[in-house]
Amino acid sequence: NVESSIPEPQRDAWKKHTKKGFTTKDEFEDETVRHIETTLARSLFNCDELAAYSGTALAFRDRLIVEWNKTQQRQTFADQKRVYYLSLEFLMGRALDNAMLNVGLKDVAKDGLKDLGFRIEDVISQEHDAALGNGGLGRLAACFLDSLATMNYPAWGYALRYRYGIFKQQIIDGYQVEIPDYWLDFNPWEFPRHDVTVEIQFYGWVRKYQGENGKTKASWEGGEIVEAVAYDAPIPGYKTATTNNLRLWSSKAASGEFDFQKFNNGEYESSVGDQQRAETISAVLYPNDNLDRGKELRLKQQYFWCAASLYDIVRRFKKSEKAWSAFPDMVAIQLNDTHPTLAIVELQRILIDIEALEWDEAWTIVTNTFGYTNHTVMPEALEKWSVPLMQNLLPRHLQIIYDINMNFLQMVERKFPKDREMLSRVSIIEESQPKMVRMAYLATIGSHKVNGVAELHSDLIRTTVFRDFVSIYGPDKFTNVTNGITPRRWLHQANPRLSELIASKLGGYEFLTDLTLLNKLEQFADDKEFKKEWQEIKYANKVRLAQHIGNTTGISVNPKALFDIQVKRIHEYKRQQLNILGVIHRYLTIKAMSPEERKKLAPRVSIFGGKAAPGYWMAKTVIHLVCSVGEVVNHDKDIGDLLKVIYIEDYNVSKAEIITPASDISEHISTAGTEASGTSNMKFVLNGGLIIGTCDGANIEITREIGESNIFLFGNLAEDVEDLRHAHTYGNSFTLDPDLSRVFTAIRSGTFGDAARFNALCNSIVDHGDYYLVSDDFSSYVKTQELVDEAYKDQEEWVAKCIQSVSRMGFFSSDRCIQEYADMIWNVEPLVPQ
Ligand code: IMP
Ligand code: B1N
Repeated sequence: NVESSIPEPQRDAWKKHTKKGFTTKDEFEDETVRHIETTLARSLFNCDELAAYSGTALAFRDRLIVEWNKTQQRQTFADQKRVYYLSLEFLMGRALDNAMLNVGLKDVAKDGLKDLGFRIEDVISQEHDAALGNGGLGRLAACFLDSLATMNYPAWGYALRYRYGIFKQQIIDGYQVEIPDYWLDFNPWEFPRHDVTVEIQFYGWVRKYQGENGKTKASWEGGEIVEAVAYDAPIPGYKTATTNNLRLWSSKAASGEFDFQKFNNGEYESSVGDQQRAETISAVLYPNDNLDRGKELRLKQQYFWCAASLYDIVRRFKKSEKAWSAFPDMVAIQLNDTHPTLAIVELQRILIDIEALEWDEAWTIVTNTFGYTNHTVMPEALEKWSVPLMQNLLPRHLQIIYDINMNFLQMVERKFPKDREMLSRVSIIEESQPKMVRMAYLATIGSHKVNGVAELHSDLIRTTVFRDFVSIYGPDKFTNVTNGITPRRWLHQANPRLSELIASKLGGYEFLTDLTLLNKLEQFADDKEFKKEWQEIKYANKVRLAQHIGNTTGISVNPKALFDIQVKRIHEYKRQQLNILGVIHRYLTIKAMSPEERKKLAPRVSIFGGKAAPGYWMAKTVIHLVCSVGEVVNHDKDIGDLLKVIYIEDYNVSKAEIITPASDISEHISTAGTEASGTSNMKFVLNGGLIIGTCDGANIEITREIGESNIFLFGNLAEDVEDLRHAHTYGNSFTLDPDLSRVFTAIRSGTFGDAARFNALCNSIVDHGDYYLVSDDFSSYVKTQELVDEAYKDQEEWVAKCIQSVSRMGFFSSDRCIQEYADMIWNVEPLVPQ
């Protein structure tokens, strides 16, 4: 029962004019020039690089949208199960380079642009990153979209169309300054769908009434309405015609008569105010990573997005005219962390209040539809919403949550009749002042599978946050899907020369869709010629990063030095403070050496990058310390090239594509048990860098895959963290490692500027419990860094380690990840275009 809007006799005329999209250089130039001259109204006489980018992007967009249309039609006709990935963050980065590579026309575009007078690199670098995310969680969602399309799964992403993405970071006098990221000036990749709108309700009250056969029914009434408008972005798969959809919702005032009336009555300000209040919902991405602040606007965002997405999903399902019981056979919804948990409640509300299903029947459908991915065990990141806040904003949803909780607790009571404490421990409602809704519990109860994102993390959630739930539901409900990364962006696009070298040895680019094929590289780990080419590529990537550093900071770094990189969100648990304290130790050690001793040292560049949440004062202090140390070290004549300390401003996806291929060693040094997975660790190793890290997150599985001799592990284990913390708080006086003590003395004596600015940072480690165990891991960190220095001196051996590591990284493709989700959680099949 799939209908077409064009009657049968006219379809041939229609089809005759359907465009296929360019394939040759000539056609590409044709399309690009047409867009520059007509869509953009520019010409031969005023076409700058930005206009060249715009024209090229529009030409590729046209090509993608042709495939997008066909893919959506194919998926509609095929009438099979689709996956919906609900994520408040999609950290997409740039789209043009990715589109060119995925459709296989980058060389065509390169030659075409050259004909027209442009260098493809300059054109590509004009694009503004789509930065709708904070860090790993958002980038994971973006990698998943790439894998889903590449593997031909019928899949949609749903998110918000923030007007402002993650802020741009400037470093001014060594301090972070935030600049708003208005990215929509020109965005050729989105298609507004003014015909796809949903009315979203807030506030109001619940009316109870007698339904048919005397049952009490509920209806949510009154309050206010905001309109959601869909914007679609095409997601091309690599070397496949499948082009999936990312649908972003934008908020605007409902065009009701109410506003009009106000306007007519001369209440201009108030009618404009309503409009602005509505638009505020999708205005800005919250800039917190691993932190929950419980703000009302954030709850509004979450409901707005969940309700619009579910309306869309339900509408699409209804077109199939299947029975409601078939819903979970047609729809799998994955919750990226607890942010979309309200979708569970909203679907239950639609089924019982609007579609008039019985509670139990509806609840079976709901739980079979949803899967929930947990990304953190850190208490400050676990979402809780205050009951009064929810009562006001979403009165009907709160009632449904209470009913879900009541049914759940009754079930628990039947299972564990004597355990009163268990009931209060697992209740969705925390009996605090005010009462709170625990979203992770609600997500767990409303889903059929819960997964962690690396083995250690999945073990931890089974034994900590969800421990009781494992005994209630049994262990099978909880599973692990270790994170992965897309090799298309993170190898082929970011490191084209390495990708080409690998392809030359493996006889083609098949490894980009089957990353386990990299294992065939291992035989070349001792091949002299191959190693030389490998080293040359690494060197060229370091030169490129050195140029970026020179251009942006004015500091010249020696590309022959060991590049030691830590780029990620600034967070105490990620321990950039451990890194910079280690750098200070290195500096003091070099200062104390004789010139002869110094000659034996391997020069090092310590590179930091990452944003601090605007309200996270301690993280900002860490940035300031790094910059202050750099200020001293980089200008110290005794030091010269032996040590440079660099802060790269405004770390984002497109910078990561330059930084990642240029590392010799990268740091993944979180306190054991705090980093759920990490994904940049995978990116760095895949690009031929080694890592120094703790036994945390995916570092553990990386070690298992590449071998212990290829990674520099250090520090305490997750199982010991609790005891160590206890000892800090309750133990007898403990003595600080003398090296660390020397570092603090230097800071406190003003070696790096006004010591007062670093007091709280030093005290958090020395006096206030050292929650992240910096002092416990310092000496093993420093010793391990010395091993790195030693190992780097033997370049032959070092390069062999790198090659061997890369050859064993096949497991970490996000394709493997998506395969596991598809088989274990979603039960969906690909739809391969013929
Ligand atoms: P939706 O599922 O209604 O959002 O549709 C998404 C896209 O799928 C549409 O824009 C069409 O390209 C395609 N599509 C949906 N329904 C039909 C149909 O009945 N016939 C052909 N294509 C359809
Ligand atoms: O998710 C990544 C993991 O690789 C990281 O280890 C993990 O820290 C990250 C609330 C989060 N967990 N939780 C968040 C982000 C924003 C927010 O508002 C929590 N991010 C992670 C992918 O699995």
